Amino acid sequence: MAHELPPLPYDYAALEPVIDKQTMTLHHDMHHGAYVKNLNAAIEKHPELASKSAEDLIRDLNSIPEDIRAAVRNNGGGHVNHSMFWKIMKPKGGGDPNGPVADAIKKTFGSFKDFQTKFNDAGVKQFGSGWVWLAGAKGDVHIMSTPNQDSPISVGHFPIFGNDVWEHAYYLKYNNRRPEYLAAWWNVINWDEVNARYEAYKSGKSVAEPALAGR
Ligand code: MN3
Repeated sequence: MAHELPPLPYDYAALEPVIDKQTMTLHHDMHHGAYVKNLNAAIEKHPELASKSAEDLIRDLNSIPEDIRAAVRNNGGGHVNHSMFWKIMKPKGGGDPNGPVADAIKKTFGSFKDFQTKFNDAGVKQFGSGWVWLAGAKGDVHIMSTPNQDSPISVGHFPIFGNDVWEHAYYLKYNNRRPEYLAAWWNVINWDEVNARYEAYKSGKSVAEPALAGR
């Protein structure tokens, strides 16, 4: 079964004015679309991997045959990261976090404001393309950033949510002003989905995606 591009769970213009329609269209259809296409092309060379989920493929990259390892890392990671990204945003999202993830943020970072400042700072400092994450490990949560399409899953951490700081995610509207994008992005975060992922993490799922597949 080939990997498939999941449909955007809302209209391309639904996250305006935070993320513009053209950015969403290109980002979902072309960028995420290309990750899926290129992942499938890589797996075709190794049919024994065809039954594995994208999450399983990137969980242990050393087990992936060397001739497709970089392709799986970049495109499998891109597929998993973006499949999360569309779902952890929604129109009229944002506001203060609620539920168990709000408690975890407060416990670890003192306040939501302090957490936001640290998260945004990590996003600004990620050199070049990459992601900034709230990730889980050993029962706790922490901020981390990854280059390119690398996933926390590949180092055994649980991606609770992440923001895409590739230029393709914001350049049309924000140009070179990544800090402005990072600050505005909180207005579209979907705390219900973030809580669902956090609870999957806390309930001992090794990594979120298989447990949340199809949500
Ligand atoms: Mn992207």
